Parts: sequence; C-alpha cells; structure tokens
Amino acid sequence: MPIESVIIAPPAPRVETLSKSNLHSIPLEYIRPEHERACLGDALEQLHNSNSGPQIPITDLDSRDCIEKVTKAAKEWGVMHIVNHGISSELMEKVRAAGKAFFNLPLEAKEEYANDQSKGKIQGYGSKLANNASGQLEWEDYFFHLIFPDDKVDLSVWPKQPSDYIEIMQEFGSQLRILASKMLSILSLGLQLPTKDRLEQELKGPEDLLLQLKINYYPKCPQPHLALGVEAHTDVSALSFILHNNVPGLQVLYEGEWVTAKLVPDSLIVHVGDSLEILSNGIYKSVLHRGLVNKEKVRISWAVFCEPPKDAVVLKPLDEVVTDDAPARYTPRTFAQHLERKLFKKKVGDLDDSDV
Ligand SMILES: O=C(O)CCC(=O)C(=O)O
Ligand SMILES: [Fe+2]
Repeated sequence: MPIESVIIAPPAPRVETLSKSNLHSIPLEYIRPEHERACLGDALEQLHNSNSGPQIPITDLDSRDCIEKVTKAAKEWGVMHIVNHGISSELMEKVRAAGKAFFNLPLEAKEEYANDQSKGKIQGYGSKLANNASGQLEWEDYFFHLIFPDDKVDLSVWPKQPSDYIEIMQEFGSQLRILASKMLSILSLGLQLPTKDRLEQELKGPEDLLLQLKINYYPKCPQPHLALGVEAHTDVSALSFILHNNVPGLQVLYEGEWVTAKLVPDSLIVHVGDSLEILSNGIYKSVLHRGLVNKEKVRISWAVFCEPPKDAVVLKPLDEVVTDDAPARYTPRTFAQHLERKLFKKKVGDLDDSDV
C-alpha cells in the first residue's frame, strides 16, 4: 500500500465495533503477514495445548529464596508471575471491575475520551494507528493514562465513569509504586550492586519514576489464527506489571518458542523492559512478547509501565556491571531517544530483536 494512502486513510474503526458487527472475516489490515501466521492461534486453545514444555517461572516474594528466584527469572526469561506481591485480591478485583465498567459504556461515551496522537494528546481512549507502510493494525482498543506520581497526573483525562474509577486507580498506582521499589531492590541485590536502591536511584526513582497505565481491551475475534491483539514487542519501560481478567492471551518468546502465560491465581506478571536491560548491560532480558486473541471471550489486561523521566536520565550500562570481559553493549541514550530509535527501526522494518 503506498504511504500516501495510509496518511489520508480515514481512522480505523474501533475494534469493538468490528467485533460486534458479526463479521465472518476480519478486514485485511488486521491480517498478519504470512511468516507470523504460521504460529498464531486461538488463545483459549493455545492455553489448553501448553501443558508440556517450559513455563514462565512463578516467584513468591515472601519466600526466603526470592532474590535468587527473581534474579534467575529476570536473567533467563525476562518475565515472571509474582505472588505475595502485597497487592490485595480485593484491590485487584476492584481494578478489574472499574476497567470493565468503563469499557462496557456505550461507544459514544468512550469516544468522549478519544486520544488524538496527531495533536500530541496521547492519553485517553484509542486504537492503534497504522505506523508503517503496510497499514498493519492490532485487534484491540485501549485506554492509556499516567497514574503516578500524583503531582504529574492529569485527572481531567481519566474516566469519570464508573464513579469510583479514580479512587481505585490512584490506590492501585500507589500500591504498585511500592511494589516497583521492592522489585528494583531485589533486582539490585541480584546484580550484587553496592546498595539495594542503586537501580531505583539510577532511574531517578524517588522523585521521578512514572507509572503509565494501559488498559488493553481485546474483543472477541472471528479469526484468531490470523490476527494479533498486540504484536510482538519489548516494553521500553524498566519494569511492566500486568493484571488481566483471567482470559489467556499473553505469549512470551523463550528459547525461540512462543510460550503461553498460564492463569496463576492472584498473581501479577512482571516484564523486564528495555530500560532495565540496558542498565544491567543485558544481564536482565527485556522479554519479547505478544497478545493472542480468541473467538469466545473478551480479554482485558491492565499493563502498568514503570518508566524513567524522558530526558533527565541517560540510560547506559551501570559501571558496576561493565567489565573487561563484559564491555558495555548499549550506547548511552535518554529514554526519549530510546523511544525515537525504536520507532525509527519499526518504520524501516528492522526487526532485529537482539538489540533493544
Ligand atoms: O495484554 C497483555 O497481556 C500484554 C499487553 C502488552 O504487552 C502491552 O500493553 O505492552
Ligand atoms: Fe508489552
């Protein structure tokens, strides 16, 4: 498709609308290229078929060997389920209910919160815009906004319905902020850094670490073997936390194979993101992951990205982990520069995932 036609094309419809229109086949823009289709499928079936083979590690943050377990998972997988993380099941249920209630509003009510990326308004309700010449789209709508720290948050863009949305998400944000510090401490100790707050300090944590929430809403898809809810990517964050509505869909790449995440009661999923991979000089792996869709159930996930400020931090391997035997593998860059670089690589179709 010529680039011009992507630019003048009307905005893609919400995926929810497509899903509810009872199409038997999905529009072309949602069909993945052939090489990717070979290993897609219905997420419910994939979960069923994934009982053998390697599984994403489960780590208990209350256990005595939690530093070893978390460190091993971050090195070998770049992703783990965590249990006993300190966020109560009641709060997780409230977060699920609030997000679900928002997405259950009529489309017109949600459109009042529509983002407008062309005007730099990135917070709000949206669907993926085609950002490459192929016009490829993803089978999801989402709501994106900053949830922490309070003084940087813009409550005017948050959903006003359900009426307890703000209170619940603020509580979720402050609890996750505590959990982010805990995970960064464990991961600092796992790298034998001099202090447990070393990683957080480097990310300008105490004042400036940001938590961005993206509620991913994946409608039912009539042809799940042709589409992806979220295409394969690594997160740019330091860490990402994922809560979901107990419908499968997340897959991570491990030793060249896609592994479907199991549904582990009361757990959160934690991803190592690019920022932490860079600081650790590649000792911790930013995990490549994607989201499958399915025919029968709506999937919702709440991804919280824990990010350094855009310009105030230069991401580069920490001095303590750079040695003659392990020279720095990443050039210094701010978070903003890292984002730009990734966007550029995507536009030119450079899918080399060995270099974040
Ligand atoms: O839905 C999921 O489980 C993952 C979503 C995701 O990878 C993202 O929002 O970056
Ligand atoms: Fe992600």
